[in-house]
Amino acid sequence: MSIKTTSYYRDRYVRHLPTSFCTGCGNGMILNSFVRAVDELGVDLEKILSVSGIGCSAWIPSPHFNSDTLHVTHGRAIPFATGAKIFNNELTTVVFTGDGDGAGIGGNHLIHAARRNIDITTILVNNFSYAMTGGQVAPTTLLGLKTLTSPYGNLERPFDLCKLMQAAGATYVARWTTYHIRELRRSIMAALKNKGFSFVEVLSQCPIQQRRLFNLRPSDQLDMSSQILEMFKESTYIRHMPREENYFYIVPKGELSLSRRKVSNILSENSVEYKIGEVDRLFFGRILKVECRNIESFKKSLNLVKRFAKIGKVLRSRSGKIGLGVFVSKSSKEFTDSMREISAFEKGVEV
Ligand SMILES: Cc1ncc(C[n+]2csc(CCOP(=O)(O)OP(=O)(O)O)c2C)c(N)n1
Ligand SMILES: [Mg+2]
Repeated sequence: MSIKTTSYYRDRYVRHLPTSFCTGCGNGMILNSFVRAVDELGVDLEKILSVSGIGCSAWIPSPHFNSDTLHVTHGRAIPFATGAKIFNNELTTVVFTGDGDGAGIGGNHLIHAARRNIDITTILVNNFSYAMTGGQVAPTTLLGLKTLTSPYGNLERPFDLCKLMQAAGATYVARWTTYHIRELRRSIMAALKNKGFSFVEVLSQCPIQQRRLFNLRPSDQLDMSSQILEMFKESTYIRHMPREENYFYIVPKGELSLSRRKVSNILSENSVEYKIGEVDRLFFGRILKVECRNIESFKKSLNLVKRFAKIGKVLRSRSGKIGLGVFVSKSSKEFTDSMREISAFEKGVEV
């Protein structure tokens, strides 16, 4: 058995050009997951077409991926991909898009492609903003987040894109983050195999714009990236996994260090085995996490904190988190097949 090295993937699938991504950007990780999915499926590079619009995420295939790519106008990757797929349905057609490109300016195309169930895989990079142009508010920016164009906090509720795609008729829908790259690769494989409209949302880090967005203060960009990845891990849960009941969070009302000391004192005085730490969560910023050894100490500490500490909001393990996993995986009539049946019928050909 031969081990595939990084240079195997790089030489075969990636154009040898300087990267166009900033240090610590999630787009390289998404390209990596995509390349590995394509390799594992053995997709012929001559028969794969990537289409992307405008934005940083649109640069994942073009210029980096070593096959045919169309780099088109803002928000219009799906219409171009639709045309290509109708003309040549042998193609594995993949759209790379951002949350602004795919759900903002191109949002209408996205829902109609899902409604038609056309055989296109769309990988949407959700970095919660229009990153390339300076971090403006996007249709996925979380409520209350400060961006360049929402300096007092975002007033609009974000789309849940997976629910939107599910409702519109997509036949494969999944969401992961750049922290979950193995699961992401598996979902990209399932999406590429699905005959119909597939949608994979990836929550991704942008160490440039998310500094302001998430109010982060690390010393350098690589620290920032790992901090955001930790934040993704702490702010999400995998839907099909059993709920974990050995930890909870506290969103303190006042100063974090004071609350931490108060909780530690109460738990230590009552001889509970626990670990307390500070974590970053997408909706709440920096908060406290109390991890216990087992379910008994979990119940005891939760009770003690609620009864005696009363220092703010207590969150159970899944509360306020974003669900990850596969939302839809089903089969349904595909659009270009239906078109071919009509044209064959008109020509009197049996299909
Ligand atoms: C018609 C048009 N309108 C606006 C722009 C400016 N513009 C370039 S990239 C971009 C935002 C892209 O955001 P997103 O799709 O989220 O990509 P990201 O950079 O965040 O990956 C905008 C508005 C443009 N290039 N063309
Ligand atoms: Mg974006």
